[in-house]
Amino acid sequence: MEAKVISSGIQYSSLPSSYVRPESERPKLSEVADCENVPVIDLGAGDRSLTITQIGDACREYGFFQVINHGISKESMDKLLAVAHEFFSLPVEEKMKLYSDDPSKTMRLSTSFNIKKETVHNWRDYLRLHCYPLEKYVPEWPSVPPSFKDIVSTYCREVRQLGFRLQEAISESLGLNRDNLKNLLGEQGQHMAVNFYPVCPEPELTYGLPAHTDPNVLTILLQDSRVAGLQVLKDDKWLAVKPHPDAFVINIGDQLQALSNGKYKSVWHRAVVNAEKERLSVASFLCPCDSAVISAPEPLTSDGSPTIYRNFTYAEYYKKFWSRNLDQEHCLELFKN
Ligand SMILES: O=C(O)CCC(=O)C(=O)O
Repeated sequence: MEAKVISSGIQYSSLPSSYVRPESERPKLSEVADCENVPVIDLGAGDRSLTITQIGDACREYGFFQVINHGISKESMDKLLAVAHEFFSLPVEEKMKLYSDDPSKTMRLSTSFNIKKETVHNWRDYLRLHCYPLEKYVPEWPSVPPSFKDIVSTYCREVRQLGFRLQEAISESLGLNRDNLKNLLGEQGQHMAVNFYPVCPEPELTYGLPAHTDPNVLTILLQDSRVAGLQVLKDDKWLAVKPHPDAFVINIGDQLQALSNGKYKSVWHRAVVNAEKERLSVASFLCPCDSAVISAPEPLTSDGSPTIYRNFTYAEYYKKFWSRNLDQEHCLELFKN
């Protein structure tokens, strides 16, 4: 099979034209400020009600935050990044055995975002895995590197527990019972995108991932602590999120925006690329079960606030999300009352 991925060992001296964005859509990197006050929430601080308040404030104001003392060991985080790196360093022929551009596949290596739908490509390769239940999906995961399945399954179990702890705190921060949100979401799916952004000859002209919001409930992002690349939109300005070596970045997804009746923001974010260094990030997505009906619980609408979104199932939402290009309008706009 022809090498469609960009992590192919080829050194590019200029950006291939299919990756070049029109002038008005470029990242304007010199205008992006560092996000100095990104909330860093200490989950081990002991004062649960303070943590819940901090999480609620961050979800309302930013739609994202970082967590430290989150219960996932440094060893587990480091091993995951190392094995992901090893995977993307494999010979391109080995990687291409896993290549697909069909978004319905439960395990695939792919490139850009939705290569068949988009007009301009993105400087990213990614390995996309379904991760829950593990017994169902691990057998189809890459068997090279040989330690991949073990390391990634351990990480997936840990990150799922962290996600549930955060959902409980978010539920309480909305004035709901601890289990309320989790109960609405049913048996949650879990997916992972291992993103690899090779060195890019002209980072000013393209993206690793253009601006998007995540279609799921909550995203837990582990980023390479040596290379920045994640940017978030706050008050109409793009801000660079400096990697914190021990933290995860938590993004509120579209389903939480809908369930909170618009009180919490599903944040616009993007990944930019780098002329000197490659970058890795690993996004873990918790998703409602396909049949979960997404509808803001009564306490969030009983104060007279109009219900912003119509009821929909997650299956309906997800299909709509993947039928579009990534950087169109917010997909939730299509579900407004
Ligand atoms: O690489 C990053 O920092 C962002 C990744 C991301 O937004 C995604 O995988 O959806």
